[in-house]
Amino acid sequence: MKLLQNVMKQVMIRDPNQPEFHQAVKEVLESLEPVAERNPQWVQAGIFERLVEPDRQIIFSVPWVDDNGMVQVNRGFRVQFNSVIGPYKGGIRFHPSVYLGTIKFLGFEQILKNSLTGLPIGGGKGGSDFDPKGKSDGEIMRFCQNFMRELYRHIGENTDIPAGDIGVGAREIGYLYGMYKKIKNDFTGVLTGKGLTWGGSLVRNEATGYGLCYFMEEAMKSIKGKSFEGTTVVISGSGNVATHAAEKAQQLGGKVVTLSDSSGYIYDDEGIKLDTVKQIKQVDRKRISEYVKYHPNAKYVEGASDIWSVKCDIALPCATQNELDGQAAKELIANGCFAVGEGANMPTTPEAVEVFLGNGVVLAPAKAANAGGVATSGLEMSQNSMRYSWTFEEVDAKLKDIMVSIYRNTSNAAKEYGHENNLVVGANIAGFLKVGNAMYEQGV
Ligand code: NDP
Ligand code: 2IT
Repeated sequence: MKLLQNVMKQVMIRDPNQPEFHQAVKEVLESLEPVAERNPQWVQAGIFERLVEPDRQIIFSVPWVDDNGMVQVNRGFRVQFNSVIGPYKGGIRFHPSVYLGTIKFLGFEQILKNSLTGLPIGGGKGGSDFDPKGKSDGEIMRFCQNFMRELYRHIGENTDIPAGDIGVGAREIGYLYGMYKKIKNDFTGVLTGKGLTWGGSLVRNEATGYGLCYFMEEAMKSIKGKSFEGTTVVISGSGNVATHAAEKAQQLGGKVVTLSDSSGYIYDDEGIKLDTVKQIKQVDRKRISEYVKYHPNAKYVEGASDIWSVKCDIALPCATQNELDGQAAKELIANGCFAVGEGANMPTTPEAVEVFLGNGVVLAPAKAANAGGVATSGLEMSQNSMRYSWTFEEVDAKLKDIMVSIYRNTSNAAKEYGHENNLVVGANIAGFLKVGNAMYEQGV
């Protein structure tokens, strides 16, 4: 790094204790070095310094009453990162590991991801260190209501539109939306991922996983002349993204042999039965280990990280950040894996990225490959504005078009900057160009 190395230094001095944020920024700045060289006016205008500093970081207290009548206090976050191409947009994560650095890394990635969708949406992210695991519906509802009791003053359909992420699905969006509406007396599309009877879009639930597979299908066809048909697929996670990635991979002719949670993974040589998974995870809200009770021929392996030792052609990490490291990458390659699609945000460590790229593996980075979720959120916002709903087929076709066009823009940017088939560099550059230009045109 030359032109941008001081930008990185400043980030590390300002917030030394946010390693995930450093990781996300470093990768992007390294990719953008040639863009800075070609655009000295952007360097002069401080575009890169401004890109890495959120517009606004809101931290708030969320007191709530548990089922024993005890008051618990969690911490809530909303980072409004960049709104040059549209209102802040991005999910909310509830997980005990959440701190400001998590939300900043996710919000930063979201700027470029949302730009890649081609839709007018800026970047933001929110969350809390609240742990939804083991909580009753009543506790979840009271937590969501109290979270919204503060968040409502910072969001709006033209200002900032949150959605789900880890630990925030349809149930939580319902409670959050209900509270927003009570406070504001305003029925607007202020959240996405809403229920289908109250403003939600068809396909939003499936969109991230489906979009990931549409992207992979295009990337594998263009780079390797291959597809899902006849392949063995390893998928981590068993939440929204993993389940729908598995569903689409199966529809496209792949055999999905694993799913996981943070405790361990299941392996089913005959192919994972998704009806069982949906019953366990979505209806019963239990652990993935339950699967072997229904299918005794499958096996459960304790420990989530060993999943990458399972032989496969295609790997789709769909759980969480840094879940796939350099050693796992080497194991995957040794077992014949030729394509990796990031369903989760930043699931691959920098070492693993290097291993994949150095060995000619098709590596589809999260900000391009998992953009189908937020893209369909954008389509939900359009439908809310129009007071109209498209059919499943209409939204699905738009999602597919968007994913193919993200692949083309990413691939073209990589080629134009001398990194053919490096989709990591391509996504960073293609996502940034529109944002950088808008920042420049709008002034300081
Ligand atoms: P869910 O809450 O539905 O599922 C999360 C899954 O990941 C669970 O199986 C969970 O297991 C596992 N997981 C979570 N944290 C960890 C951890 N620290 N170690 C191992 N496993 C873990 O979330 P989503 O499916 O929505 O999100 C998964 C990933 O996809 C995240 O990175 C998210 O940011 C990203 N994403 C989500 C989008 C969406 O539309 N929902 C859009 C784009 C990206 P356990 O139950 O044991 O915690
Ligand atoms: O990481 C992501 O892109 C999401 N969690 C979805 C965000 C959204 O606003 O739909």
